[in-house]
Amino acid sequence: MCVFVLEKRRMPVARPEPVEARVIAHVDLDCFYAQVEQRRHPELRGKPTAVVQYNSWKGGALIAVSYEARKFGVKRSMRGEEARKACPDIHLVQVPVAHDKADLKLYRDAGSEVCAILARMGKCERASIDEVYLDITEAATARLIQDPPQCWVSLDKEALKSHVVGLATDGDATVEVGHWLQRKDAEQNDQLLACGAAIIAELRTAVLSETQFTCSAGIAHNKMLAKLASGMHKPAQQTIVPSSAVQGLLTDLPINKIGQLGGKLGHLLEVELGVKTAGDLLQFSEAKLQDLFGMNTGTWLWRTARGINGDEVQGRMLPKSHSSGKTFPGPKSLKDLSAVGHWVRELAEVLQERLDMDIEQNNRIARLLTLHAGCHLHSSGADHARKFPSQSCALRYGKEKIADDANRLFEKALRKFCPTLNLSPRKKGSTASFPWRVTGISLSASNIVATPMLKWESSAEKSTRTGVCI
Ligand code: DCP
Repeated sequence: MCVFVLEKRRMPVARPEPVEARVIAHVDLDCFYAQVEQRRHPELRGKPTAVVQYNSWKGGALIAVSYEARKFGVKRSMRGEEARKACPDIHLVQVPVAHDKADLKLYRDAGSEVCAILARMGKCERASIDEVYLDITEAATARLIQDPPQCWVSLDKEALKSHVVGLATDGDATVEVGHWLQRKDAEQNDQLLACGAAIIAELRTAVLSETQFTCSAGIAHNKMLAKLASGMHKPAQQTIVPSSAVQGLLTDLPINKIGQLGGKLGHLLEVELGVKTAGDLLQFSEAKLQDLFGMNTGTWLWRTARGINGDEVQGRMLPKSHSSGKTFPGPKSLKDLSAVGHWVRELAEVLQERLDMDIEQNNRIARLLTLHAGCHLHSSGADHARKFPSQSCALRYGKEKIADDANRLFEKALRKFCPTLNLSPRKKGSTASFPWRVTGISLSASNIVATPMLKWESSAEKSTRTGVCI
């Protein structure tokens, strides 16, 4: 029996790695929103720039910082005023706004442009607004057969600038990287990575020339290692992880840097077992980890400590869900049902717009509506933070229906959150306030499926249908 009980659906799944080595890349755009704004306002190119949130308190919270601004110590944790103190010449651009909240369409579309280019060479999974996994095994294998690295006469400048984990470069790094890429005695897996590095260098060059965006990449034999590597050298660089360097890379790696160990599982490892790095995990046998965390999670942890990860690149360029949310920090928190109702209507309208766009562009519909909220209960003068339960129901199309359903979900969640609460409307003139504060609401539409039939409908039919419950 496992000692630590964890919520199953949130646990990573242990998948074995395929026998044949794969070539996987993780590509991450550099200071993404800042680059999008620098492209939109060319006068900002090369200048310290940051994108600030919609809320303008103390100059707004920074959400993206250009690398020119980072040289002055400007960080994402700062607000505009603090950033200006560190870098008086910084250009602060406010995120676009619609419906009184941040509108990310500009950035989402820019991410799609990049995805379309990266997908030219293999299976492409859009992992977030500015991150993509690529499985380029086939392209790398074909290149190894037709044009092996040791026969390359000239080497792509971008490929030569690669970093190779575990390769000591005392002299001219590009010469040593060139030797590594073209070694005659290299094992086949390293030769595949060399071909992968050449392909990714070409794709990154294409992204730069076609979109003006720079990106960084990690190239390895699995998703976990590729993701770790893409952030090692930024901006506009790429990093290769040969199998021989994996253990060295992981030994001192803090566990919270590994995807899926940043949350409760990572916290348990640290607090209960004193595990701080992936290297610390090596002392536990697979059987011991299975005893502690269950069969699946135990095996996943054992493999993760050794850099083994069988997750597949999903071949998905479209998002798995749509969401629309807003936070109401401190004094802006919502204090009654009518304020919540107002914001639920605004968010429902934005969500419906995105659902319409998905039908229009991709012939897809979503089937599940979920409401998440941050809520604080205050009793006897003290604020108690408790987790507000998320609630879901079948999604009905049309902004009014979404708003009605979301309001019902909110009230249902509130009753679970605080069973003794009286939700009936306050009498006119009553000064009694609700014993809760809402600090954030988000509506999401998921369980998205294709609707091939819609492709053949006229736009008039389509607009009728979007107003109808599906
Ligand atoms: N973002 C946001 N709020 C956050 C973090 C990020 O709105 N708390 C947005 C702005 C970022 C984009 O997401 O530009 C991508 O986030 P990343 O974490 O990938 O960071 P950047 O791309 O900005 O910088 P880096 O070059 O370090 O990846």
